[in-house]
Amino acid sequence: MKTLVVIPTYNEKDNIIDLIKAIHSIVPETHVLVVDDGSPDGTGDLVRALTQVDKRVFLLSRKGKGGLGPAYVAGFRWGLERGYEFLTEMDADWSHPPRYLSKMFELAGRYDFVIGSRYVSGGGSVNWSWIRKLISRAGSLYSRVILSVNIRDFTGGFNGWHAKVLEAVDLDTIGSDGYSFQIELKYRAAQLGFKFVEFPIIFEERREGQSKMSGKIVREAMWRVWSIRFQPKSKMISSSTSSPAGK
Ligand SMILES: Nc1nc2c(ncn2[C@@H]2O[C@H](COP(=O)(O)OP(=O)(O)OP(=O)(O)O)[C@@H](O)[C@H]2O)c(=O)[nH]1
Ligand SMILES: [Mg+2]
Repeated sequence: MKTLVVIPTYNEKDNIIDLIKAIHSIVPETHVLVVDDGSPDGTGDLVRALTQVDKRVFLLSRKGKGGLGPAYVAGFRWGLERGYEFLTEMDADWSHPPRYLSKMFELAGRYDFVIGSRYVSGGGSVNWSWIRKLISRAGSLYSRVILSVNIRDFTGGFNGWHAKVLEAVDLDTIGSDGYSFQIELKYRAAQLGFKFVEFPIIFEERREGQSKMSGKIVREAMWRVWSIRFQPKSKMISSSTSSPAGK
C-alpha cells in the first residue's frame, strides 16, 4: 500500500525535522508531505533541505497562513494526483505520537478510514490543561449529539483515509479551521457509508512552538456543526464521483 503522511505546518521549525525522522524510524516506507503556509520561522526552508537528501519527503509551499482545512485539502489533492492509496493526517507538534502509525496502517487493511481516538477505551491526553481537555471533550460530545453519528473523537486530527474516501467527499465545501474541518470530514465520510474504526491514542501536549488554537476556531466549529447537520447529502459528494461507497 502506497501511504502518505500529510503534515500541515505553521512555525514548527523546532518540531518538524525530528518528527519526520521519528516517523521514518517507525514506518520507513511511508512518504511524508509537509504543507507549509509560508512559515515566517523558516520551517519550509528546513523541510526543503531535507527533501534534497531524503526522497521520501516532499514539501508543498503555500503563500500565507490559510488555515488548517485548506492546507489539508491542498495536501490531499497533491497525494491523490500522485496515486497514494492511504493518506494520514498528523500534527507537526508531536501531539500525535508517530508510534501509532504502524497500527493506523494495519487497520487501513480493513477499514475505509481510521480515527486515532482519545475517547475510546485506552485513549486519552496527557499534559493538557483542564480547559483544553474540557473544550475538546465537549466539542466531540456536542458534535456526536447534533450529528447523530457514533464517533467518539470528532475533533481529533490524527486520522487516515483511503484515497476513495477523499475522492468521494467534496473537499471544496468543507470547513476551514481546525475543529470544523475534522468534524466535517468525518461526518461526510460516515454519511457516505464508508466503514471506519476508532483506535485508542494518547494525545500529548505540543513539544515546542506556539499554539494556533483560538476562540475563533472554537466558535467557528460550534456554529458550523449546525450547518453540517442540515446540509443535503448531495452537497457532500464530489461532483466527479457519481456513486461513493456504492450508495
Ligand atoms: N499549513 C498550515 N498549518 C497550520 C495552520 N494552522 C495550524 N497549522 C498546523 O496544524 C497543526 C495543528 O495546529 P496546532 O497549533 O497544534 O493546533 P492545536 O493542536 O489545536 O493547538 P496546540 O497544540 O495548543 O498548538 C500543527 O502542525 C500546526 O502547525 C495553517 O494555517 N496552515
Ligand atoms: Mg497541537
